[in-house]
Amino acid sequence: MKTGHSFLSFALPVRAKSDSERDVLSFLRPVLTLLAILTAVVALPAQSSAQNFVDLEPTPQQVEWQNLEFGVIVHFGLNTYTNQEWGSGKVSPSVFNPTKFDPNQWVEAAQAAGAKYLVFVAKHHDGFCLFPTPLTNYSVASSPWKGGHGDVVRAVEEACRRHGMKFGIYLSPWDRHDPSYSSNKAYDRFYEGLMQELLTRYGPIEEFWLDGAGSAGHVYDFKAYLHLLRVYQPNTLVFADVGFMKWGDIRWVGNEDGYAPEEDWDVIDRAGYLRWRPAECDTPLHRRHWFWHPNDAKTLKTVPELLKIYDNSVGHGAQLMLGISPDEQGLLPALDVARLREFGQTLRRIYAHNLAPEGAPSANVGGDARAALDNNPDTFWIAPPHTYHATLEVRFPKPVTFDRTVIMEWVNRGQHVESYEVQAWVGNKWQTLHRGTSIGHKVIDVFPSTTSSRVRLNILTASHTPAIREFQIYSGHGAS
Ligand code: FUL
Repeated sequence: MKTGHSFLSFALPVRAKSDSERDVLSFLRPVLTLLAILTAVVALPAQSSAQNFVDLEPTPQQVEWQNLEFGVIVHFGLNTYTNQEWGSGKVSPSVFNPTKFDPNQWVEAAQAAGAKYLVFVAKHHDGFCLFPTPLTNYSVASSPWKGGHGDVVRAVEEACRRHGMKFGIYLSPWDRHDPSYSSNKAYDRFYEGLMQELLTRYGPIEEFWLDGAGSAGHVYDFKAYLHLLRVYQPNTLVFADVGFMKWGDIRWVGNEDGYAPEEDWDVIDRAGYLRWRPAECDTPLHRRHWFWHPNDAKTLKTVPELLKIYDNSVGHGAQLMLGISPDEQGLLPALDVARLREFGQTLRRIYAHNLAPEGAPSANVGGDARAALDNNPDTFWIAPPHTYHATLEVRFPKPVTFDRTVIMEWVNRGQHVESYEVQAWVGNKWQTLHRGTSIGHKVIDVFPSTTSSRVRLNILTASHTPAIREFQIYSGHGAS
C-alpha cells in the first residue's frame, strides 16, 4: 500500500499554465488518476497468502501431546445398563447405580497397557451428564447412585491425578435428550453452560473431544465454544472429526480400526490453508463396542490384534486412543484388565532392549549423531546444515540380530523426512530392510530378522535439514 500512495501523490499535482492546457488537463486528470491507481496496484509488492509446507510447525501443546502417544477413552453411562451403543435419551437415570464403582481400577489397567492420558465421556449422545449440573435434571444427580450426590467426572479426574495420568473430556454435541436441541441458539447456550462447568471445575484438561456423530443438519456456534475453551483452558487440544475439523487441533484418522496410513503427515491442507493437525486413531478394546455389553468376551481384541493396531497407529506417527468400558458395577471386567496388562507387558518386552547405544556412529556422519543413538528422545541429531539427504550409520563391535527399528523425527521445527530406507550391510553390500516415506513423531518398521554389524538410516529426501531424535534397533522376534 505504501507504494500505491507514493504513486498517487506523484501523479495528481500536475499544474496547467494556460486555459487550453487547463481544458486538456481537466480531461486528462481523471484518466491520469485512474492510471496512477492501476499502476500502483500492479506495482504492489507480491503479498501472497500461500503457505509452505516446510514452514509449518506444531504448537508446544501439540508437541507435548504427541509425546504421550497412547491414551484411552472411557464410555460409562446409561448405555452400560441398557445394552446400547447410542442411547435414545429417554432412559430413566434411575438405572444408573454402580455398586463397585472404582475409577482407580480403570486408570491402573490403562497404565498397565502403557496409556498416558484418559479422556472421559462426560455426556454421550443420549444427553445423560455424568456430573451434577443445575442446567439439566438428566444427570447423575437424578440417579440412585450415592443418593444423587455423586460426581463421576470428579472421581475419574481425581483418580487420574493420583496416578499421574493426563485427563481429558468428551462432551457430545449431539444430544438426544435435551429439549433445547431443536433450537440451535438455545442449545448453544446449554452446551456452553456445560462446557463452562467442565472447564472450570476439574483442573487442566489435556484434550477436549468434539465428536461429530449424529450432528448432520445441526448448526453449532463453535466459535463461541472455542472462545470459552481458550479462556479457561488455553492449553487444551481439541479433537474434532469430519464435520468439525475446522475447529480441531487434532484430527480424526478417518476410521475406528486404529489404523493410520503408512504415509502420515502432521500437516494437512484444509481448502487452501495448511495446519499442523496430528491424527488420533480411536478404536475400542472390544470390536465395535464403545460401551460395556453383557456376555461380550468374544469381541475382546487379542494381543496380536492390539499389537497390529499399535504398529499401525503409534508406529505410523499417529496417536492411539483405545476405548475401554467399565461394566454395570463400575469396574472394568477382569478379562479386559488382564488383556490390557498382557498388551502392555508384550510392548515392554519388545522394546526392552534397544541395541543402538551399543554401537557408535560411523566417522562420516556429520553432527552429534550419538544423540540419536542414546535411547533418550530428549536429545536429537541434526544433519549438517542445508543437507536434504543424509545417512546415519551405526557400527557395532560385533554383529547384532534385529527385526525392527523405531525412528523418531524431531518435529518441533516441522516434519521433513519424505523418504528413507533402513539398511544393513550384508554380503558386502547395503541391503534395504524397509523403505518408507514420512517419519514424523515415530515410525516402527518390522522386517525379517537380520544379522549385521553395520546398520543405517538412509534419508533419501527431506524437505529441510533432517533432525532425528532416535534411531532405535530391536529384536522383538518371538515377542509377538
Ligand atoms: C463415535 C460415537 O458415535 C461412538 O459412540 C463413540 O463415542 C466414538 C468414540 O465416537 O463417533
